[in-house]
Amino acid sequence: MTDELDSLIGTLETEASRDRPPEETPEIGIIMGSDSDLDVMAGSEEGRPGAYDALTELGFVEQTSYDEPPEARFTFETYVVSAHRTPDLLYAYAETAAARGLDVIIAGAGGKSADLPNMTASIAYPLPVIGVPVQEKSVDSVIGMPQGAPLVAVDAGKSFNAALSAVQMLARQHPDLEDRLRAYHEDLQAGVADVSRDLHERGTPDFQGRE
Ligand code: AIR
Repeated sequence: MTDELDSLIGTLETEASRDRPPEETPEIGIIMGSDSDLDVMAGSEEGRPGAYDALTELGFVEQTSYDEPPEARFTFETYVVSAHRTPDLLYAYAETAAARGLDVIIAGAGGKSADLPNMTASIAYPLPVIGVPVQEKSVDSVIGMPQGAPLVAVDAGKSFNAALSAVQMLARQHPDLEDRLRAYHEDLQAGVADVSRDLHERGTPDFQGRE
């Protein structure tokens, strides 16, 4: 094992042995098989929004230091964990997740061997894991779990929805998050109503910019 990998695993294991209060630990862990998955898993300015965008929209802050947590009550962390390139890291991440204070993991992987979500779900059990197939061809690999080994998953690329689902789970014990989810949904409805009225009143060619 390389020193870098050893050190990263050591950090996770040390955190697991600490007894930090929930206010100082991330509630949600986002992991992905490669940093090439980041545009799908986090979202990007050119492409679709992703899990990072959904969580920050709901007031979560990304935690980048265990010793200096953000002031925000609800936080998430982000790591690259490859099931096939770094199996020891996958095992350490999933095995320490609950002890490090995580309540739910969002795991995404691409390609046809997208095993990070399902292996994380098996090792971190009973912590819930939401799988994100990064590409269409990853869907079968992510969702194909045997009976007794559960994993919930979203459609290909829908990490934004995975984040909303994660917050829905947390909202059962945090009324503040339930309020934020309701407010988000109301904004969503208002947005559709605005577009609908605009399309109707301007007519299709004007709306589409054809004239
Ligand atoms: N991957 C990485 N380790 C194991 C798997 N299945 C996936 C990543 C990424 C794809 O392989 O999730 O979607 C290609 O990774 P890369 O690093 O070659 O771009």
